Amino acid sequence: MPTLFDTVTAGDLHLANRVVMAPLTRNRSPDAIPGPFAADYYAQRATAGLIITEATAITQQAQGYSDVPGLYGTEQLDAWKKVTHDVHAAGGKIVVQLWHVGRVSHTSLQPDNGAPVAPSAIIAKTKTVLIKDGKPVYVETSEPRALKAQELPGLVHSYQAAARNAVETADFDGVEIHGANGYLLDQFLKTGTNQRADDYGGSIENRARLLLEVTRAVTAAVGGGRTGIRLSPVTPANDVVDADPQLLFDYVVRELASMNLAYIHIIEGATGGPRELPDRPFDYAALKAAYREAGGKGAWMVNNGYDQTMAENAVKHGDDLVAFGKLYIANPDLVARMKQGGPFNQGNQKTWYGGGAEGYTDYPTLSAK
Ligand code: 8OZ
Repeated sequence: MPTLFDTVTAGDLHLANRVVMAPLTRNRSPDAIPGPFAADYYAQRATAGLIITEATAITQQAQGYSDVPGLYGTEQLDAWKKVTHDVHAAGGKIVVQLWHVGRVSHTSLQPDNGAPVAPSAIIAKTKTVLIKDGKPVYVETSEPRALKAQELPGLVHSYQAAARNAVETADFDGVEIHGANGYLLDQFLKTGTNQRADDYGGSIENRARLLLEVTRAVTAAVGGGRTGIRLSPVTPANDVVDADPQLLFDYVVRELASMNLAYIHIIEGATGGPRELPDRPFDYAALKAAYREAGGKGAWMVNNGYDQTMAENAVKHGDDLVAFGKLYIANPDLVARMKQGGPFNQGNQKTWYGGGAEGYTDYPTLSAK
């Protein structure tokens, strides 16, 4: 029976343990360039079996928040290269999360101050974060325009180009496609946000088409064994909802099964919130069984509100990896702390988004105490 601290293989990634640093947006990348403390921040956490970076925009159009990083410019890639170098020097593995926010954006962040793009022109009842004078300010998202069918091949290509740049130029060990949390690919998947009448809307097959095309294109560029994907079947994050998430996501993972991915990363319940939603029931064991029955061999990564005991149980019962978010913000040496059963630092929510080293690179390790 494996434990959290045993090695595991996820596609081409050979991981020292099953403790994963979840992707965490920190808004410390002015001009979309990873900031001066980013390399330190990630390298401090390199004893994780795998680090997944904060969500990283594949193009300027993909940006939805102030001071989040990108992967589409030379300076961005150079800054990421320093991050991957320092993580690798500290013995870690790191993949970058490929992000397009779709409608969760603001005109002030878009090319030529244009409308954000979405499957359909439906405004999100959600807020985005702009940084003013180093402090986060929450604003309504702007009304999106529906993407034209002719724009979709270019979009798929943007994901592919970002993946290639990530691995070939910035030396990431791989990429994670952000298919979760009400951003572009999730907007296409779900009935509440997708009212298209073309091949990318309507049936489950059509709504899943863009996500599957993106995943195929990314695996063609960097290999399935270096590609993971994050999904959130029932999260209400960013105002998404689907009429039949079980049918939808069972289909999606069955289609992903043949792509030889490194891992499937599932957010159980409401992102960063309750794991059970009375009005949105979901059978995660059935989802995993659908993937395995279709021949899926990728590692199964679970996330959302796990503490050490829950994580140990998950691994005991056959989940391969557990991703920790809030615990990783405050505990750079989370693996060492778990090995001895704690204690764990408490994080300061005021420094989650924006700012500098405070609440970012200044959490103490056990050995510093
Ligand atoms: C928190 C704040 C802004 C963005 C996600 C990328 O939920 C995010 C995000 C989280 O996936």
